[in-house]
Amino acid sequence: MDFIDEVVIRVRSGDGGRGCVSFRRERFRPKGGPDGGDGGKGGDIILRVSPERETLSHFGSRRYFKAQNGEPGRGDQKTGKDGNDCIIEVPPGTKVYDEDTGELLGDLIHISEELVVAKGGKGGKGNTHFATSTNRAPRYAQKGMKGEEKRLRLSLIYIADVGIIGLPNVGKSTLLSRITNARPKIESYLFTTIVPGLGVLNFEDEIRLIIADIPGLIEGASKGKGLGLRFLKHAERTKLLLHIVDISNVSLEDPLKDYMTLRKELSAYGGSLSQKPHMVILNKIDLKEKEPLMIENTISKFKEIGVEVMGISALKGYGLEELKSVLYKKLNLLEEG
Ligand SMILES: Nc1nc2c(ncn2[C@@H]2O[C@H](COP(=O)(O)OP(=O)(O)O)[C@@H](O)[C@H]2O)c(=O)[nH]1
Ligand SMILES: [Mg+2]
Repeated sequence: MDFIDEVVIRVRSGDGGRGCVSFRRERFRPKGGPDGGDGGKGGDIILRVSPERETLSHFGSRRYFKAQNGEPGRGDQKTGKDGNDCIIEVPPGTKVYDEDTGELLGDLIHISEELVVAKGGKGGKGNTHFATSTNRAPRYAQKGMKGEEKRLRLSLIYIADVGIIGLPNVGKSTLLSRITNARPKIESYLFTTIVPGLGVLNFEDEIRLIIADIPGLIEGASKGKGLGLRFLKHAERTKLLLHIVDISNVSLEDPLKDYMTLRKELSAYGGSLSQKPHMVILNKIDLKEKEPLMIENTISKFKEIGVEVMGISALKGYGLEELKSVLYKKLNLLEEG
């Protein structure tokens, strides 16, 4: 199934049922007083956060949702049945916008949280309500109120503590698979990861970190080139970014090149991304085992510009325990603010 994290749907809440014009039938009196009941309320359109959903892919080709109309009132003061609500499941982290006005209607985070996005129309009042001293037999009842129709943009933004970013093929997915329960696709050609992935890193004391693998940023991503821009939004909620740099791509002349490319993309993307706390992870140090000085040199270059840095090999497992404890400490500190 395609990975979908952005979708526009059309919703329509139910119309209110019409009020009823009716008169009591009594023996010896052809027309008793008015007894037309009210119409039922139209159903609401409700978005609800479901733990079963991780993406918006379940929308498939279904883009229109309609709640049930209220039933008309009936004689004998019987109120019409309310229309059923239409409940639409979304994953945690779904932002809801009115597509026509651009207004943010809600940000749905917690399991079972609900947002009424279109209210059902009120039922019309039956003629019972309209009897007066001068008109004891009103032939008038209200129509029900119409439901609302809206176009909604649902935009999923992962809820994650840590975002892993970097150029394609630097080992982001490998790292995610090594430190979390996630099992992403790993292959050695560019752009194998075309969907962002989420994994959970558990610590002994039951504190857990959610880590997001954000697919390959390439130069120009923020201008819509490649895949990066589309997925950068998944870094928005994270508290810490790990910039992965492939040490086997680092040149002696310009060791900061890949890092700078990435920083530029983040700034161009805008928002708060470039201000987020971050650290650089030099990956694939196993490929430079024979050149420890090269690794040392690269590390000091980052330190010179004030960037926190560490070397790992996601593949061989070097430095991963240390990385985990750094993450643990950093996020505790960030949380304490
Ligand atoms: N030698 C070495 N190869 C690695 C390391 N980490 C990842 N790779 C390889 O690099 C390639 C790309 O890895 P992947 O995790 O898919 O990169 P992504 O595009 O950043 O997600 C794969 O062939 C991995 O096996 C590492 O620490 N050392
Ligand atoms: Mg990947």
